[in-house]
Amino acid sequence: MLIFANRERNLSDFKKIETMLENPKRYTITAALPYTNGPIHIGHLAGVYVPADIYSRYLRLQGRDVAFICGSDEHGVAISMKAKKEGVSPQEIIDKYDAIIRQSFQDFGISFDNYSRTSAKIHHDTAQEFFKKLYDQGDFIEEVTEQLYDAKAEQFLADRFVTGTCPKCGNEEAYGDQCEKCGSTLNATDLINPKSTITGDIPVMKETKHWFLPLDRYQDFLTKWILEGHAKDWKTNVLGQVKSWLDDGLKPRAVTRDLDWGIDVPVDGAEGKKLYVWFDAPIGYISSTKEWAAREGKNWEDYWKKDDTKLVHFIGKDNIVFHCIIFPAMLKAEGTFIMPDNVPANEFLNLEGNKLSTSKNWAVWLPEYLKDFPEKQDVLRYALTANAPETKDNDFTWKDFQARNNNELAAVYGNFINRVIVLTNKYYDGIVPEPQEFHEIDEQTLAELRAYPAVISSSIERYRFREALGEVMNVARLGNKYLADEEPWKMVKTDPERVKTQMYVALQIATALSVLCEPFLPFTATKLRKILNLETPISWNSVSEEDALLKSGHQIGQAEILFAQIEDSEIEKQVQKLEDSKAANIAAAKTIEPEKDAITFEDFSKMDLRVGTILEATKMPKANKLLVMKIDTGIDVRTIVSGIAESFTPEEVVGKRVTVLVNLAPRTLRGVESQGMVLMTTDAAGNLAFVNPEGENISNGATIN
Ligand code: B3M
Ligand code: ZN
Repeated sequence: MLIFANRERNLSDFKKIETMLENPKRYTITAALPYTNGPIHIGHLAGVYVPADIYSRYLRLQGRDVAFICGSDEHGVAISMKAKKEGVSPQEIIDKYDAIIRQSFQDFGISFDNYSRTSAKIHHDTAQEFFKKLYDQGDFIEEVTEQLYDAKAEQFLADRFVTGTCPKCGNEEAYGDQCEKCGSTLNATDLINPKSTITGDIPVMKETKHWFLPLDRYQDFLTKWILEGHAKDWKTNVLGQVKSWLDDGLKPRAVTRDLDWGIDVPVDGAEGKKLYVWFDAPIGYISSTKEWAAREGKNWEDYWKKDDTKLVHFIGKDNIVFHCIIFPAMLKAEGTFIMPDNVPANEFLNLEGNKLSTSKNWAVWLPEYLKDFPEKQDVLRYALTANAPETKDNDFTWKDFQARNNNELAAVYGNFINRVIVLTNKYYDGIVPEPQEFHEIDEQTLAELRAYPAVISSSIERYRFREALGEVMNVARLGNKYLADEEPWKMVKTDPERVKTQMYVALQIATALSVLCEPFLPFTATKLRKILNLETPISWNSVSEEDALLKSGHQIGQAEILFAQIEDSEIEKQVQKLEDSKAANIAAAKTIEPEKDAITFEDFSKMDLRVGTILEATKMPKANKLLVMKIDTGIDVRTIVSGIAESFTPEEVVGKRVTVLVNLAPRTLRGVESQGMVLMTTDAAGNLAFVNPEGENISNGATIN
C-alpha cells in the first residue's frame, strides 16, 4: 500500500521512509538507457553497467527481491543525427544498434531482469500517460518563446542539433541541452556563438510553443530532500553537482521539442511536437518494469509506488542532473511514485590518457573486445572495477589490463585455486579429506574467512565496489598465505594427517570464493563451482557460519586454468588499433587545406556550377585512376573524365547526383575529351567522396551559387 507516496509527501515522511529502507522489501535497480547510436564501450561499462550488475547480483545472492531494469534509449537528436550521417532512417539505426547493444550486454554477463526499448508501444503509452497527467494537473507552463532556428534546414535547433560555447565553463563544443565537459544542463538559447550542426549556419530566432516543467517550483523540496535528506549517504561528486545546480536556482525547462523523431506530445495544439528525450527516457525505466512485471506475473506498482521499495539509479556523471533534479521533479509532480534512494553516479573513464570519443573512434568497443578476448569477460569486469572512476575520472590502459590479469587474477586467485585442486586430487583423488586436529592457525584462518562476507557486504551496500573487490582478492590472499605458511607439499612427507586438516581449510577458502566473487566475476564463479563439483551454489551468508562449506567425503573435479596469461603481443595489437585511430584522426585533421587567396565575387560568378546525374560510367582502358562518365547536366549529356576509379567502380557511380563545373575549358585525357569537372572531397580516411546536393526534387541543370 502507498504509505506516503503522494503530492503532499513532506520531509518528515522521508525520515520514516529512510528507516523503512534500512531493510527494503524489494529493490528496483535501474541502469542508464544507452542511446542506440553506437555500440557500448568500456566507459559505459565502468561508469554504469558493471557497478549496477555487481550490486544486483549481490542483492540476489542475499535472497532479495530485485528488478534490474534497463533498455535502449531510442529517441532524441543523437539518433536523428546518426541516421542522417549513415544515410538511413532513424528506425534502421535504432534496430541496428539495439540488437548490437542487447547482444553484447548478454555476452558480457550484465544480468538485467528486463532490457526493453523506448520505441516500444508500452513506453510510448506510459510516457504519454505520464505527460498527460501532469498536463491535466496543470503542472506545465505552456509558452511561446523564441528558439534557435536553422532557416536553411528549416529545422528548430535543440539538443545536439546545435553546438556553441558553454556559458558555464567555456567549452566550445557544448550541445544545446548539455555540456559534456562540466556536466551542465543547458537551454540551447544559453549557448554563446551557437552554430547549427545540420548546416553549420548561424541560427536565427523563431517563435514556437513548448511545454515547460517549472523546476523552480521544486527548488525547496529538492534542496531539503537531497542536500539535507541524503547529505550523508549520497556520493560527494553527486551532491556537489546537485548543489551547484540548486545554488544557481532552478528554472523552467522545456519538455517538448520541434522534431520529427520521438514520442508525440499527447495534447491538442501539439502537432509536430515530440517529447524531449530526457522527459521520456527516464520513464523508460517504468515502462521496462511494466513489461517485465507482466511477463513475470508481478505487480509493477510494487516496484515504483511502494515506500518499502529501494530505488537506485546507476548512471554516469553527465546524467546526474536528469536523475537527481529533473526526473525526481517529474515523479514528485505526478505524485504517486517513490523517489530514488540513491544515485551512485560514477565519474568518467579515460582511455590511454585521452577522453573516450565515439566520433574519433577512441574507445574499446564491447563487441570488439568480446571478439578479441572471447571467454575473458571477467578480466575486463575485474580491470574496470579495480580501476573504476568511483570518485574521480580514471584511466584505462591496456598495460594495466594485462597486469591486472597476470599479476592479480592469475597469480593470486588462479594460482591459489590451482594449488588447492591439484593437491586435493594428488593426495586424496579429489575427495575432501576428514580434518584432523585443528591448530590455532587453522582456527584463526577460518575465523578470518568467516568475517569476509560482512566486510564485502558493507562495501557493496555503500556502492564502494573497488573496495569490495579488493576484499574478495584478500580472501584469495588469505588462502595463498595459509598454504605458503603451512607448506602441505612438504608436510605430506612427515605428517600426512596434518595435511588433511590443511587441505580441508584451504578447500573451505576456495569454496567461499566461489560465492564471494560471483557479483564481480560471474563467469569465474561458474567455472569454480564446476571445478568444486558444487551442484547448488553455496549461499553468501553460509561463509560466515561455522558449518563446513565443503564437507569431507565430497568429490571435487579436475583443475583447469581460470586465468590464462595475457601475452605482450595481444596487448600490442590493441594498442596498435588505437594508434591507427589516432593516425586516422591526425590525417583527417591534416587535410584541412589552408584558405586560398581571396577572389572577388566576379571571379566566383564566372564559374557555372550545376546539379547533374551520372548516366553511364566505364573505366578508361590502361588507366587505373580514370573513369569516363556520361553526365546529364540538364543542359546536355556530356562526357567527363575523373580520376576516381581507385575509389569507385563504374556500377557504384551510375545514378549518383553530383555537382558539376560545366564551363571548365575542355581537356583531352588519353584521347577522350572531358567537358567539365565533377566536384569531389575526401573523408577522414583519405577516401574520395562526392559533393552531392541534398533534397529530393532538385532537377539536373539547377544552378549552384
Ligand atoms: N541515453 C545516456 C547518455 O546520456 C542516456 C541515458 C538515459 S537514462 C534514462 O549517454
Ligand atoms: Zn560546460
